[in-house]
Amino acid sequence: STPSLQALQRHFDNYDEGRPRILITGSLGQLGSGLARVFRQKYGQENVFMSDIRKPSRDITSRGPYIFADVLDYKCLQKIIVTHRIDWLVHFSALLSAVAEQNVGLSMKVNIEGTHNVMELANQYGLRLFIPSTIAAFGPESPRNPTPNLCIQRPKTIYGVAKVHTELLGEYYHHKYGLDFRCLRFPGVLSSDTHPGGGTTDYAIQIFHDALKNGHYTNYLRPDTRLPMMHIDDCLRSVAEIMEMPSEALPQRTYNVTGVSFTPVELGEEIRKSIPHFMQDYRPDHRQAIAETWPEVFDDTEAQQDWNWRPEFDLERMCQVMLDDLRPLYQ
Ligand code: AKB
Repeated sequence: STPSLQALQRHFDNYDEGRPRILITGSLGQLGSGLARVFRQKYGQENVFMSDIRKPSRDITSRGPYIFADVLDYKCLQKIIVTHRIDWLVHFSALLSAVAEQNVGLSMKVNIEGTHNVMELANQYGLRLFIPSTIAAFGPESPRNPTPNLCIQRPKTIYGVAKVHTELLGEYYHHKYGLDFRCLRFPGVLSSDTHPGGGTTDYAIQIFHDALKNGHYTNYLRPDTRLPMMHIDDCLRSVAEIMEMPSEALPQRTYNVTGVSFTPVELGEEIRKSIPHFMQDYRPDHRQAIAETWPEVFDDTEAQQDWNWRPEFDLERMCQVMLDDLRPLYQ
């Protein structure tokens, strides 16, 4: 399908004003409320629609528009896009790696069928579409240190399989229909005011809470499991930056982005600089097998070259900011 004349007209109207109207699906997850804040500052509070299937807190609704959107309901999404004259769609709805493995049927629905719905609608209405991918889109056969932008991808989780499907389908829609699809592969993301829930990299957040609360953390990964991570401020800035690039200036549609790679031991040592009595022990579970198939070091030179991507948080700054943000909760 091709965008209607009306959709194209609307697209140009909005870009003249420089204030796109943006829908964020799955916005009550780890990244949505932060991205809504960034976009509302740039494009106006009333132009950014957070959405999810959950009931939001009063705090969320006080900050700007929030609407119900079930990504499995094509008509519901279509109605929102038309009624609110959406220009950009950021599709965050997904089950993360560890929880998806426990719910393969549901994750095929949400992570694959949901993506089909948003991709088809974005194409039909001429929207700019952002969908995140992840380090989980790689597998044991990929080079793991470093993992380049383009290499073999044979993920061993349903979450990773769905993300490779998303990357390929988005690039196909771009090639065949000109869909303005943009995709960044994220590492684990560290945030202090929102929780990820169900990921394999979640330890790198929980460790800060437990260090402040108990001075102790039992890690579900082995001490030497190296994974790439980034701070949420870098992550959200990368989304804003790639979304603001003119379409014709992007040589590719899918890019690796990252911050820094570390192991649980290295993270523990950094935390100990602020909390000297902090202790960590290890009881690896099913998430260890997932982590072992993922990149250890992520190579984002193509993002750096093509649109000047630069992370601002190294391990030291990440730890300082996480501890400073979370300390008031435990005092
Ligand atoms: C997860 O652990 O599932 C996510 C991811 C790396 O995509 N944080």
